[in-house]
Amino acid sequence: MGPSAVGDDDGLFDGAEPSPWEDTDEDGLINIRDTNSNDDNFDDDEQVWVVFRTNAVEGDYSGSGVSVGLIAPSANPYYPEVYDYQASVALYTWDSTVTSATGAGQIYNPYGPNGDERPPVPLTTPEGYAVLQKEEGSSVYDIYLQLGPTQYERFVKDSNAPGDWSESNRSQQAFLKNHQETYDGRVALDMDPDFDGISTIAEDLCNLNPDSNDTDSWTRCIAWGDGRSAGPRWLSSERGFISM
Ligand SMILES: [Ca+2]
Ligand SMILES: [Ca+2]
Ligand SMILES: [Ca+2]
Ligand SMILES: [Ca+2]
Repeated sequence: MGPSAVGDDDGLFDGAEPSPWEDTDEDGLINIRDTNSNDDNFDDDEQVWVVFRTNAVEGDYSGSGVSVGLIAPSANPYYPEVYDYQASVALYTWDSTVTSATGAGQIYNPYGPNGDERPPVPLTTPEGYAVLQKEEGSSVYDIYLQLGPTQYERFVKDSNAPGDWSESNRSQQAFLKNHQETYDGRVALDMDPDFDGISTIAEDLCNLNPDSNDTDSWTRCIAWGDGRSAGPRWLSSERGFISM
């Protein structure tokens, strides 16, 4: 890789940078130039996961030897251990083209701790095709890609990895450059990645841990002065201070 591939040297290929032109943490660097777009303890490349990978060429998903890699029934980036791309877990091989997918449903990936999840997002291919699943047995799923109103490509569980299979749950340049991966970068853009209700900007100001909600409480954080006027201030849950 060269400088043109990784504009901010965070190890994340630019094509995998989430919301590249925004400045999520308002530090003056747009995300594609910012190694740590949400200003917490982890660079972007540690907070973006592959959620779909395929060896299909230019979106042609039908044919023997075509495979897809994904986590069924869903993946939650709050629990990154779910992103297990061993073939035995994540590999599905093309089986047939069918006109309907009765009983199959769109895959939605949640995000957040149990009981406090943010709205889930639908899983799609790099081309934007919906990715559906149908439970065929205990924890056994068929995968359907919806290419049209009456065109679905059906994939079945397999563990016999093809030669170009990658077990990595991070962006791989060989697949990225061919538009064969989709990503979940919600954590990299989250200004409250520990779900404790305090923005990372506020946590950093108060020397709290933006990636841990186990010891923080907004009532624990009192800052003396905000640089403009003296006196005790409660840290607000957003950004800045509230006078006592
Ligand atoms: Ca920034
Ligand atoms: Ca980060
Ligand atoms: Ca927080
Ligand atoms: Ca915290």
